Order: sequence, then structure tokens, then C-alpha cells
Amino acid sequence: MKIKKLIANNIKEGKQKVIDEFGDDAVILSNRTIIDPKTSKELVEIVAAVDDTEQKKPSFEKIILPRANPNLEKGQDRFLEATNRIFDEIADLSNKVGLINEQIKFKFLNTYPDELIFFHQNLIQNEFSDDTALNVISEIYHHYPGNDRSSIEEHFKTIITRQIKFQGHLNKDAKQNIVIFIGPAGSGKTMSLVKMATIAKLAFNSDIAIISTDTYKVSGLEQLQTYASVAAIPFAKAEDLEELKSVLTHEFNRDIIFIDTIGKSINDEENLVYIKDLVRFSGANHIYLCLPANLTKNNYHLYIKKYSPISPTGLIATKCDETRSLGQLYEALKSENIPLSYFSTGQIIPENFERANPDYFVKLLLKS
Ligand SMILES: Nc1nc2c(ncn2[C@@H]2O[C@H](COP(=O)(O)OP(=O)(O)OP(=O)(O)O)[C@@H](O)[C@H]2O)c(=O)[nH]1
Ligand SMILES: [Mg+2]
Repeated sequence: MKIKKLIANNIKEGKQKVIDEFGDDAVILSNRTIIDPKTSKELVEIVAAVDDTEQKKPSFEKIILPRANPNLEKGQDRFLEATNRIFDEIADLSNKVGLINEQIKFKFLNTYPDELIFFHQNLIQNEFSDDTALNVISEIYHHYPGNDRSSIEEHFKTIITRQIKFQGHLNKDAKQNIVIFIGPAGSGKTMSLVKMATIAKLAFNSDIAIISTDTYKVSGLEQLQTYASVAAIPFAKAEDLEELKSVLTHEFNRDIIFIDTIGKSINDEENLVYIKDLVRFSGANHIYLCLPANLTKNNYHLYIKKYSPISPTGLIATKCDETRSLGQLYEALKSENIPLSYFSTGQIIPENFERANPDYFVKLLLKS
């Protein structure tokens, strides 16, 4: 396979250069915007390839089975030779399938309108996987005729709304709400609590109280206590389940009670059991799992699985301002059952806190 990098003024001109250089069978492997260091002008760098070789034999060592051996019986020898040939052929086929797969993928991409190719690029920059990015643009292309950027984003929003649940929000209700924040150490539980409590007090005009069960760190307790006293919100601490029970009984008249929990490693199984007991004991009807927005897809799956016995009712994606892309969060959420409830987008209380909805998520997902 011959591979070459080409520079062009725009993608259209680039595609033409690829065809001129390699002919119609060429495939575009990647394209990206670059800045010409001399003129500071935006250019497009395209990596294209054409298959100009006879299919080669697979290169890996044929060590799966021993080669013909003079000490073996004649029948055994022939059997080993035949088996080796079969392995060779399988390896050869697997190489060819891999190559065809790549070619189909990139040829396929090449046939989309430019706006969709740009959108694909945008998804990749935002850490969507190759497969997801291709599926998204393919669905947009096949189901919706509009190819201008705003209609593409509109259709992208439709896809996201189908795949992800935007639920679990806290509203002003007639009944009492008990809201508890769980998650690993430093994931933004206390900060999210403070923001939600402020919103509930100011926007809902609700009668609220804060309870901290995080008596492990003195500084953590003091920080929350100071905030509560400045904001004139009743505050109590509960060191164990008994104390929590008695505080809750005392505060049974409040509209909303916010409960902070201790953050520890997810490998601390004992702590997870304790948090589960706290949640059950508190009777919380809003259980928010706080996870930072910069996790990888695999880590999201890991954390969500670890906390699933506690049955969180919604996810708060915290520290959205500290990451360039949220593609991994999207990748994880589309195969998880947990609804997305809020985004925490900075340290300003309570401004940097948003109800999760498809419009805002699309904005975050395409920010890179
Ligand atoms: N930039 C940014 N910082 C945040 C955000 N949310 C929380 N933080 C910061 O992250 C740090 C940890 O936040 P906390 O709210 O204390 O996290 P926690 O989960 O309560 O931590 P532990 O109680 O120690 O488990 C603090 O410095 C917060 O100010 C956010 O959305 N953006
Ligand atoms: Mg905390």
C-alpha cells in the first residue's frame, strides 16, 4: 500500500489532489486542519493511500506448530504440514479482512458531503470512537437530508435524546426530598451539594437543611459548616447511622435535606457498604453519583458498576470545565442505564451548575 500526505487549501481541493495523484481507488485515511506557519492560513492535511501491491503472505512467524520433523512418522509429518498451511491461510485471510475493513471505512467516509466529513472530524477530536462517529454521520446522512451544520447538530441532538436519559432532576415538590451525594474521593460531591442547596434556597425558596456524614476529614466538615452558616442554612453532622436517624427525625419538617457523604477509593469495599447503608437509612429519593468529566469510558463503566448496588438515580458530571472533550462520557452513557442529571462546570456557586438536557450536552460534546 502506498501512503502519501497531501496539503490543500480545502477538503474539496484535497480530494481532487488525491484522485489526481492516486486515481479513483484511493482512500483518505485521515484529514485534519493545520496552520501554515508562514502565512497563518488554515490548510487541510490529507493522508491518502492506494493499494498497489500483490497481497503479501502474513508476516508473523509461523511458530504455531512445529515444522516437518525428520524424527516424526510420515503420517504425523503430513498432518503437521497440512495444519501449518491452514494456519497460514487463516492468517492471510485475517490480514485481507483487516485491510478490506479499513478500506471500506475510509472509502465510505469519503463519499459523504463535506459538512458531514467535518462533523465526523469534530466528533473524533472530541474523543468519540471511530465506530460511533461513523454511525452518527451515517444515521444523519441516511435519515435526514439537510447537510448544513445547524441541521446536522439538530439531528445529532435527536440521536442523543434517543440514547441517553436526561432525568433525575430535583424539583420543588409538595413532598419532602432527601438528596444524597455519593462518589469517589474528590469527585465534586460537596461542591455539587453546595450549588444545589443554594439553588433550592434561592430559586425554589425551599426550607432546607444540610447534613454532613463526612466526619472523616475535619477540613471537609468545617468547609461545609462554614458555607451553611454564611448562607444561613441549618447544618448538622452525623457520625453514624444512629446519629443520622436522629438528625433526620429532628429535621423532618424541611422541604429538602441535602446529605454529603465521605469519598474514598472505590476499592474500599467496606466504605461502599457503609455508603449503601447510609443511603438506605436516609430514605433518599435523589441519589446523585458525582463523577468527573475527564474519566475514560472504561473508568466510567468501572465506577458506575461499583456504585450500582447503591442504585444512583442520576449522574452529576463534574469538572466539565477541566476537560477538552466529553466524548468518553457519551460513549459510556449510551450503554449504561444511569440518567444524566446535571453538569458542574466550574467553581462558581451556584452559576457553574446546569440541568442536563440534550441542547447543553451537544454544546459540551462539540466544544473541542
Ligand atoms: N474546576 C472545577 N472544580 C471543581 C468542580 N467541582 C468541584 N471542584 C473542585 O474539586 C475539588 C474537590 O471538590 P469537592 O466538592 O470537595 O469533592 P468531594 O467529592 O466532596 O471530595 P471528598 O469529600 O474529599 O471526597 C475542590 O477543589 C472543588 O473546588 C467543577 O465543576 N469544576
Ligand atoms: Mg466532600
